[in-house]
Amino acid sequence: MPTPQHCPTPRELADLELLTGGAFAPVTGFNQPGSAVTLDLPADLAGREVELVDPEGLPLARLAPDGAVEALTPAQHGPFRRLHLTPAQVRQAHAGATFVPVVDALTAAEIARLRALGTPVVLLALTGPGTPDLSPVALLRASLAAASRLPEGSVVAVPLASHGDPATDHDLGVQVVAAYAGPDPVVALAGGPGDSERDYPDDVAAIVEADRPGPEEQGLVLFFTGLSGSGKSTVAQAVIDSLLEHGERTVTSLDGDVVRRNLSAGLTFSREDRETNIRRIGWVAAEISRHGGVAVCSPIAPFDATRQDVRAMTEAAGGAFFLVHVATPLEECERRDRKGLYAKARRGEIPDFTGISSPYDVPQDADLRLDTTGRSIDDCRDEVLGALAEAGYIAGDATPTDEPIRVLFVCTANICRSPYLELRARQLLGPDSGVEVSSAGTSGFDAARVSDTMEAEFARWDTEVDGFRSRLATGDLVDAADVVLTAEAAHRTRLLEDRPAAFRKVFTLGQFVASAQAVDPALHGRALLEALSSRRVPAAREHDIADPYRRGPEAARRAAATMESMLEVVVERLRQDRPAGAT
Ligand code: ADX
Repeated sequence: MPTPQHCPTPRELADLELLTGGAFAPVTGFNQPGSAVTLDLPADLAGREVELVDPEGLPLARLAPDGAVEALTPAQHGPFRRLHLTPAQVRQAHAGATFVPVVDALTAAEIARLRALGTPVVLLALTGPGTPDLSPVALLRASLAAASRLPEGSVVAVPLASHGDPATDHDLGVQVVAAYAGPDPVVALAGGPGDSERDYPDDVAAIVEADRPGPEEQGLVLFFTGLSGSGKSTVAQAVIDSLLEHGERTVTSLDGDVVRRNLSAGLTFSREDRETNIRRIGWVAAEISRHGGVAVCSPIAPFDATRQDVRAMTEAAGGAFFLVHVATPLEECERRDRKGLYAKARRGEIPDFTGISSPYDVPQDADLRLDTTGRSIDDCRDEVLGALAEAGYIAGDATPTDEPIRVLFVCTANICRSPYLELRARQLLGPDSGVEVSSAGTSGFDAARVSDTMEAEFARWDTEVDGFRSRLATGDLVDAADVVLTAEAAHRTRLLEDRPAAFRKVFTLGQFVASAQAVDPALHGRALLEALSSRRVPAAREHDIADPYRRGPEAARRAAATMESMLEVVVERLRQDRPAGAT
């Protein structure tokens, strides 16, 4: 009995079925023009019989030494197997239909064209490797959705692999489609609008979108590699905390030391065991990425080949792989020696110690190189977050920039409360605070001066008010701001009616202050905004700053006092010119 040598993927199995189903000109061996599968077999198998098995070891086909293929069992794996019919089965079930090869989801216009034919329609979904624009499963789901919109529509999966040459692919496609259609008409939909203009019915559009997640939704393996003591785990943990604070992604940590206590318990530091350790991490991380999660890995992972395997596993699962080389030099790692391991390794008490008596392949393919020497954890974390944002994997507003933070204060008419907030905040912030303030009103006067009501309060601080003119709080002003702070909850509601998507950055002033006081007091500037975008106290009425307009000097004094105490917090927590290390 020959030893099974190759475990085909479900797609290869599907191709094999087509190959052995008598669909077109007899194909007697692999690697021939027109064959649907190419298998490169090791040279030492030449002249031997080879058996193809499914993932569970069930023999599917036998390849004779002369290249002849004998089908043993049809492939049983893969989603939508019931749609994989042979041409003979299709001829029997669908004689008299119109046959339509499809490689992309059908647009509303294309579906309308097919309806107008007035015949039953069979969509031949060409699902082979390299052929469809969508993943095979999504193409089938989209085709089923389209077929359900036709009076008599059905879908057949045709696993037609691309050979990388348009002419060959076309000729082969014509042959295959003809085998399914027999004497019935074939309608080609080719030449439709390009990707961005394709106008799908809602259910089809949802399938297409889910199949092509943007980088912010795509699974991600964030892989830190570097010497022991380089700072991998520390920076990885800071990045994880930040991702969790932002709240938009699910995160799993696969830290080197932690993994070795559970998933890889019992493994040694031999080359083989290290490779096993990293492949296990890679396997788990790739599965996490398959479901759109973020896996943050921080093992030493000293070997380039194993890191490449993890990259390949991740990409095969539809995830993105982002490699950070924590390039802290050996001398610095050894100087830190927090676990005392380098000293032991130098004394020969730990064999095969990375950097001392075991090699470390410096990555040539790192997306980011990070030397932590002399740098703060926050600084390193921010560099990683910045690189991730630049690559599109996390929202840009989660990352620090040199840009000033733009604060927009809003009240009703922009003549009492919001001008007070703007002008006093500017005074309190002083120059170079990294915070820019402005104000506007949800309704009322445009280009009006500050109201008499507030004059006396401004006088108290010698605030320059002459140049101030009111303006309307437009959606554009909300868009341009990093944070919008309103005097009352009603103002917030009003702004969100126009810009519902801005809900993460629009607060009542009182709500912002209470929320800022409820989180880690060390959070400030953009990190504070980031944290509060997902973690905030509700906007309560008691947070509102009562409108003092035309209510006399006592009301103005009370409003000013409330605003002063709130501004104190806002100014201190948002300013970006704080000395490093200050909390
Ligand atoms: S890896 O090479 O397989 O990627 P991994 O990250 O899991 O290594 O484990 C590294 C951790 O194990 C180090 O941070 C260190 O604490 C500890 N360790 C124990 N022995 C060794 C060794 N021989 N080489 C490197 N690290 C070791």
